[in-house]
Amino acid sequence: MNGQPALSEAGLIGGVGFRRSIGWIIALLAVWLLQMPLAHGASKVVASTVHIVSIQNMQFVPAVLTIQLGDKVTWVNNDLVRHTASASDSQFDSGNIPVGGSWTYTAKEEGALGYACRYHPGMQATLKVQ
Ligand SMILES: [Cu+2]
Repeated sequence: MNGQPALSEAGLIGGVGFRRSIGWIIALLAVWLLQMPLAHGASKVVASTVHIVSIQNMQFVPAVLTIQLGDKVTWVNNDLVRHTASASDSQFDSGNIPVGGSWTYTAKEEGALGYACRYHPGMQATLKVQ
């Protein structure tokens, strides 16, 4: 008795409701997808810090620098001769940093990494990435 109207009623409401739900889900997905790149880019800018290592008197100053993953390190050559900042495991290598020049590296892996100058092997320092 009640089965017939109930079925058609349920079918009608179910059909419209279903289409509305799908519409909302698509709309929400579109908003979410549009906001993703913006949010990602914004968080990247905020998280990145630039650290300076001064090269002076045949030394890296500071000799030990601790940074966060994604941070940048800029080596500035304040010395009288050219130098390099070359990681012992080849993870990074500045190449020549001329007098008055600089070179920037963005930390991509965690861990403590020793580096040295190719021209002056006695110039050694450590970059710790957390
Ligand atoms: Cu050097």
